Amino acid sequence: MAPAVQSLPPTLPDNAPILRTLAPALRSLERNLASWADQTHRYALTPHRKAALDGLTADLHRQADGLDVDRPLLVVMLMGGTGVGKSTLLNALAGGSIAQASFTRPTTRDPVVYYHETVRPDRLDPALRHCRLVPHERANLAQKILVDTPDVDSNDLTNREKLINLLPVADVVLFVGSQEKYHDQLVWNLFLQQRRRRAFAFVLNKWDRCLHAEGTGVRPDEDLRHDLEAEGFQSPLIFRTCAQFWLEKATAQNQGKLPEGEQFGELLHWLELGLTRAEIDSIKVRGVGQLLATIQGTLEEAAPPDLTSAAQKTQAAWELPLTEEAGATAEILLNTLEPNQKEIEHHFALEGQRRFRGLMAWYLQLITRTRFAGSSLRQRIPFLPRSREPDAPRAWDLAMFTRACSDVAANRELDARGKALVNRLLVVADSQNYPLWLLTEPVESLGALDWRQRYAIALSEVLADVEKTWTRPKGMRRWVQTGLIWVANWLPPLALLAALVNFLWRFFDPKDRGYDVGWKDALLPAVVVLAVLIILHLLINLLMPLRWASIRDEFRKRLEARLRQDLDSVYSRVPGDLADALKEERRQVEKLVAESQGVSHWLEQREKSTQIAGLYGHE
Ligand SMILES: Nc1nc2c(ncn2[C@@H]2O[C@H](COP(=O)(O)OP(=O)(O)OP(=O)(O)O)[C@@H](O)[C@H]2O)c(=O)[nH]1
Ligand SMILES: [Mg+2]
Repeated sequence: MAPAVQSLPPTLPDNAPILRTLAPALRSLERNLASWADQTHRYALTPHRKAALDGLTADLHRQADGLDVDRPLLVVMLMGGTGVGKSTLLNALAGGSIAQASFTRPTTRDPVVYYHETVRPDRLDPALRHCRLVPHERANLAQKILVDTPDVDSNDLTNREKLINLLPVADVVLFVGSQEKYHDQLVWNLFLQQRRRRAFAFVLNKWDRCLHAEGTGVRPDEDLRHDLEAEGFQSPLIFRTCAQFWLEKATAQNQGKLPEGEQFGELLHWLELGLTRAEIDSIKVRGVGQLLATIQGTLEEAAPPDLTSAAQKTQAAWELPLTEEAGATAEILLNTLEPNQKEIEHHFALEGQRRFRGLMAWYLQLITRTRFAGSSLRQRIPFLPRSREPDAPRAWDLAMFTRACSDVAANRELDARGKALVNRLLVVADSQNYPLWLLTEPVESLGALDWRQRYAIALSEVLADVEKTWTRPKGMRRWVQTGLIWVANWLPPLALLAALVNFLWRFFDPKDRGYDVGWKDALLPAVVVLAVLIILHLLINLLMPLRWASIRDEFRKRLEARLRQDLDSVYSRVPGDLADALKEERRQVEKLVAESQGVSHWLEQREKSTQIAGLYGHE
């Protein structure tokens, strides 16, 4: 991810006391992070990431609350395998038996919190409030809270769970090991998981037993130091202790001699006096820095990928299947239409006749009625619902007709084709490296659209379109048609008039009064008009053909183009639109990362150099 602009958050003044002024910035980040994580994303967060982000948001909240006080509390948490002596060590540090310690395994089930009496329990983190609280009066430990925890590694998994729930509260983890258990896999793995999240100091307890192991190879403390160095801890703080001895000494049960190199005193001194206010501030600041770094890393992992180029490639690769689909669908619809060509011709004929007037119109209507006797789009088409309405509007006819055709076609083939198309598009997208888990749902939902309705509309519109072209042509054909219509409208009445005038003339001719006008003469005008109408009809059929065969190709071409356009408008945009949505989501993530980096940067500039370097591992 591109590095975000590292600007100071506006809430962070330059020279304010560091910890308190940090709280509002952390709260703002917490709010933004929480609201982002709660949104639904196209690039959905995996449950694992969502849980991680929720945990980090809770950590931000905890840190903000913990820092928004005059004297922040430092939580030192003992962590280690069962039986290493954690509870004994806390007892020794407390100078009395406050935590249950025993040889039965595991012993500690309920964490013990050892804190100064001046700290009100409601100031403690909620996770600590429910533990066994043991107040003390030792001024040197006033700002520090020592927590004994259940083991990491016994068979009782609830113990481990309790520890994992408590760990986020820890500022410093006191990693306790014993001669046989300083490097158990389970405990060590947990340490490795946590080492970037908080400060660590190490205790090698039961030092009295470690010495007996001499001669078997490397000394355990040296071995541990070596392993820690390999994990980036350049000068780790390791204390060798005999907790049992000090506890017994405190309760006057043991006056014996300590083994050489024992460092319980140093540990106590470090806890009481080494961790000064400045050190505590630094650990807190560093803890916030580590939290922010974890947040940034998690956000970067959760950021959606850039799919712009995959979307372009997919869109281009979809052209072929979409074109083929349009062609095949047009053919299927046309085949469904074909048995009804008589109805279509009828429909076209009726439309064409609208432009004729008078005798010609009357004649054409008569012919059409005879030719398509009993036929109407509504009544003749087998799958069209019957209506009792005598004269339903034309648009109704056409819409119902095309819908019925499309239904029949869909029942037969198109539904199956629709599903196959979705699969084909997804396979093609996959070959262009478009992540299918993102694309499948939107493409499938488009495949489930009411395509029958769409095909019906397309058919109806293309029919209307073709009809318009044929009944209202452009260019040369238009002039021919207009001329023909004009002639057809005027010639029959003129012919009738002329025949009548001729008849009357002959009937009343003054020079030929005795002429006998027969019935044949009386029929002549009608015969003339009929002849004219027939000739004109032939001409109309010749110049304005309304046969299915003559419009089929045109119709097919237009239907295919129209379907292609339809498929295109529905499917082609999906990969690009999704890529755009992801880009927007990516921008939101980058904004959050930038906000977090802003706080980190501000912290780095103010981090004081104190004696805490040894508590942290490096990369
Ligand atoms: N020899 C020796 N034994 C010790 C020392 N410290 C503790 N022990 C013994 O080790 C056993 C376990 O001690 P605990 O303090 O209960 O150990 P823990 O780590 O709290 O164990 P869990 O609560 O089960 O996690 C006890 O029997 C202690 O007496 C030590 O320095 N030397
Ligand atoms: Mg214990």
